[in-house]
Amino acid sequence: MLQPTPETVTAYIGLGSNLQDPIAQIQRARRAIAQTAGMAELAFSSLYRNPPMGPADQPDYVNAVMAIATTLAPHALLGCLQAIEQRQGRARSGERWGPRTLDLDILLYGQQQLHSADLTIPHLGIAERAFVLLPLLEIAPDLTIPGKGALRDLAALLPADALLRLDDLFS
Ligand code: 5RY
Ligand code: CA
Ligand code: CA
Ligand code: CA
Repeated sequence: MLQPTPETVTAYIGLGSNLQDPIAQIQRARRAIAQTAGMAELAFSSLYRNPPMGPADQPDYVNAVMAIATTLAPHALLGCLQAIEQRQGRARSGERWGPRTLDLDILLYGQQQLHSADLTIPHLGIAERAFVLLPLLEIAPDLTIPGKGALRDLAALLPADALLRLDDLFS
C-alpha cells in the first residue's frame, strides 16, 4: 500500500535560556529546529528578557516562541527537541527548575490534548506564564488553548510590565 500523505500539524515551541549567552542559544536552537527533518518554521516571536519564575537564585531568562509545521508525532517531536537541548550543552544537574543553556517545550500541538508520563500538551503552566503567553500573542493572536480558553483572555490577566521585549531595548 502507498504511504498516506503525512499529516502536517502546527505546533508551538517555547524556547528559554539563562546560561552561556542566552540570545545566541535561542538563535542557534531556532536554526537547529528549522534544519531538522519533519519541522519547518512558520513564525518566530521577538526575544524577551525576564526574571526567573520559580527559584529566584539564577540569571534572568531570554524566552521566545516559535510556530512550526511538523509531520512528527508528539513523542517524536519531543525526542528531537531533547536532542537539540543536549547538543547545546543542557546538563541534568538534578536541581529542579535550575538554570539551563536551553529549554525547548512543546506548548501546543494542533488542538490536541495529551497526557503521558513524560509529556503533557498543552504544556503545564502555559496559562499563567507571561514568558509564554505574550510571545504567543505576538505570533498567533487568535489562538485558543485547549482546556484553557482564548489566548487573548489569558494574556489580559497578566501584569502589564511582565516582560522586556529585547527589540524595544535596542530601538
Ligand atoms: C512559577 C515555576 C517553575 C514558573 C514557575 C517554572 C523559565 C516556571 C522560568 C523560563 C522564566 C523556569 C519552570 N510560578 N522563568 N522558570 N523563563 N523556566 N522567566 O523559561 F516556569 S522553571
Ligand atoms: Ca526542516
Ligand atoms: Ca520550560
Ligand atoms: Ca522543558
